[in-house]
Amino acid sequence: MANVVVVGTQWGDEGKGKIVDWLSERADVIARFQGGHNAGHTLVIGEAVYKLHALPSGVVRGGKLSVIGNGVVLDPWHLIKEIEGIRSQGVEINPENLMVAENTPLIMPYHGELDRAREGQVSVAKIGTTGRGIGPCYEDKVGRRVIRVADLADTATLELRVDRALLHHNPLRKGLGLEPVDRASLLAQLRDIADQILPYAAPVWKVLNEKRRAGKRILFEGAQGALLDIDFGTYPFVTSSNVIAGQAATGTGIGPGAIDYVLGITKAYTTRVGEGPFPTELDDADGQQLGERGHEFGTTTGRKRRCGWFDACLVRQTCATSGVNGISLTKLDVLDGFDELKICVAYDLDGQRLDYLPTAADAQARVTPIYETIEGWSGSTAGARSWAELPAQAIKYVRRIEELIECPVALVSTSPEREDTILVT
Ligand code: 2SA
Ligand code: MG
Repeated sequence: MANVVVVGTQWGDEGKGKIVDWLSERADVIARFQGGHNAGHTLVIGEAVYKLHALPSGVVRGGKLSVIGNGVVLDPWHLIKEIEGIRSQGVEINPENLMVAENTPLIMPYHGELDRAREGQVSVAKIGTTGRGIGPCYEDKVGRRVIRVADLADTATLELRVDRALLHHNPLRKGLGLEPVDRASLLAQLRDIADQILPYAAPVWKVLNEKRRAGKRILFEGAQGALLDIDFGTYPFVTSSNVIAGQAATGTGIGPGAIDYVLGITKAYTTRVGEGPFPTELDDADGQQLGERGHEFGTTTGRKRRCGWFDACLVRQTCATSGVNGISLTKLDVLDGFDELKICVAYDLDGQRLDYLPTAADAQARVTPIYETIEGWSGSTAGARSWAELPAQAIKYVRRIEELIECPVALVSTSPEREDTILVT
């Protein structure tokens, strides 16, 4: 398989980090194409645990090129700190193995402040963001007032960009009770960070196209999940970027024809952090058990994740919008020991059966899941590396999911260890 896109098919935290790491061994280039340091990918390699937010997962593997594409929003101060942290774990990071697209929008301190100030207002519907300034930065990108990586290289351009941004932000801040931005101090901070970021700046679109022509394999690493997509997610309880697979092309500057395979990462049950609809959410002991056994806490913010049964209706939908060719089913072992398991196969909306999640917010909040009950298994799936090691009922559960989502299961992951993966052929 040449170029693969990895996307989450639920609300994020499907276990993409492990699969990306597993695939990155077979890739030459690993590219991030959306999101920012709101992402949290945990990689377990032997004794070492790496927690990555802005950096592509490829950085921890030697001999790979990692790129941050233009579809990402980048906090330059965070990036430098993250690089230093990963370096202190013995990983080498330099402009030879890490490149940042010159046209990448930069997250400024005022983006984070705006994000948190808005979330703190009780009068408006809270989104439950990570507070990292992701949404406000994307707003500025589309509003044509963002500062991009290339702008850091020229003082006059930088001043112009800052003035344009502050024309918008200062009145907005006043309305929220925030002090105006100190222009001189912001410019000084930017000049300071410019020297550290610019060595990584590169025309990523060009590099990727050349790599492709040279037969190199590119792995596109998605963050968050398709239900957080700005267009196809549970709007407005979404992140501010396109998360679905098509974004891999626009978020890096390579044509859609470069994508050979879309791998969806799907957790064997469902979780979500932040506010918003979640039809199969469980408030009972089963939900608590899923959370505890699955260690469902955010990598970035440490927030407790909401947990519920597998929703085949939603995953069928996200596999369609991302054109998923096959899924990797993760965290199957968390379901070990349940007497019975439920799978949502459709929704009931005011007595009507629906096979997809409606778009209207009120309908999304009102749908109730129609469940199919499946007998659980008493044996353990944890650490299984072949189909033969799985209890018969667990195989039945996987096969039923495959049928319902209308997409083949390509991989099954049975622990955070990269070797504990079943390749389904
Ligand atoms: P934002 O900050 O504007 O992107 O928040 C908007 C919504 O997107 C959700 N979101 C996420 N959901 C799951 N995982 C994410 N990343 C971290 C992780 C989360 C963490 O991988 O563990 O550590 O808390 C992520 N990033 C954004 C967010 O909850 C809002 O619903
Ligand atoms: Mg995560």
